[in-house]
Amino acid sequence: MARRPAASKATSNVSKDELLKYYRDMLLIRRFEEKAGQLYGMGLIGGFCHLYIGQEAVVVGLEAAAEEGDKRITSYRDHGHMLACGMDPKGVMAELTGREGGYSKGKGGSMHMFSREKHFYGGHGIVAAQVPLGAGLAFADKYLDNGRVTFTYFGDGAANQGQVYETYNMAELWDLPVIFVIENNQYAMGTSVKRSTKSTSLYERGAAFGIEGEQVDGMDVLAVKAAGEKAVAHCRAGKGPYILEVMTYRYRGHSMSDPAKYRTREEVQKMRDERDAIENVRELLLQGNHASEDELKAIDKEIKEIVNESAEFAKESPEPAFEELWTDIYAEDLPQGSAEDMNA
Ligand SMILES: Cc1ncc(C[n+]2csc(CCOP(=O)(O)OP(=O)(O)O)c2C)c(N)n1
Ligand SMILES: [Mg+2]
Repeated sequence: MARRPAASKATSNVSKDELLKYYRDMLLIRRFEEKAGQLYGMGLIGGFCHLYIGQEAVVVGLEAAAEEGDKRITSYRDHGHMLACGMDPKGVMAELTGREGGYSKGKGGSMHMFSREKHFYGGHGIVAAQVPLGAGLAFADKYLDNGRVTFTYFGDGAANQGQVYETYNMAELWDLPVIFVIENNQYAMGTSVKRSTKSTSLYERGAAFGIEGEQVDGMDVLAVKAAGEKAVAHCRAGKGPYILEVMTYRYRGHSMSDPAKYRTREEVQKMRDERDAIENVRELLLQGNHASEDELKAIDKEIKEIVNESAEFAKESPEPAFEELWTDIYAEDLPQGSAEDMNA
């Protein structure tokens, strides 16, 4: 197997504990998503379900650069983001299965989950709709002068939406503390980047608005973390937005129903064999004598148990009561503008 050497440009000052954390966090997302795929196949999850398998290093690397109180908002491919920011796997899985114990009481499903506690603002099904919302979150932080940063994630396909550029303009004009994270997994449903634009270096588009940015290897969690730290420092210093185009790859279909005619099996297999982010960290751990095969096996087992427990919880949680149809439609406790309310 022609695996690329695991060496990352950013390995020199990384501790064993950090590497183990990234390994664990990425593995949790992968195993959780595999389980979600199984439950979907069994008919326990219905509707849309977009898996994040292959892209784990993006959120895990960026969460490593975030601090308490920072915000995140993303598209429908959102399970990984929720797990990486510390939301409970049980609540996420129960939402996927449409059960009362889910984050939206079983009424939102895969694409519509939120956590005020973890500052996770969804889960958005309309391509690019979260981009202006992310700038809005950052506007509130700037107004409150609280030093917080918002990670606004969107895809390569979304990067062709007009509202992204209206948002870039305002975000730079007002120096908003927002990091635009383009998760470039090379496809928008079945359309490759090359078929949808001639301007394929997506981060460079920020230059038209005066926004700095860079491209990052999204299969290298340490490189993502390093770029994330730079972007966060830029925003916290009051220098306005920053664009990170993170080059990644999804191994599964766009959603659970995908005929997969737009790429070859060999292309997917090559990425899995040569670039997989979890395997890369696994090799760093083994090569650096930070962990033994047995220790890594024990972590694998522990993660499987967490995921199995989340699936059991989801299956046992009841479906929402009929009366729940009429609740949670209008917000009742809107913050009235005091800094204390807004930061809650
Ligand atoms: C405004 C809008 N147009 C079309 C769709 C249908 N749609 C859902 S996902 C998607 C592709 C988006 O691809 P990308 O932004 O690259 O994100 P990825 O799925 O790769 O994470 C499309 C066209 C939609 N949900 N919203
Ligand atoms: Mg894409």
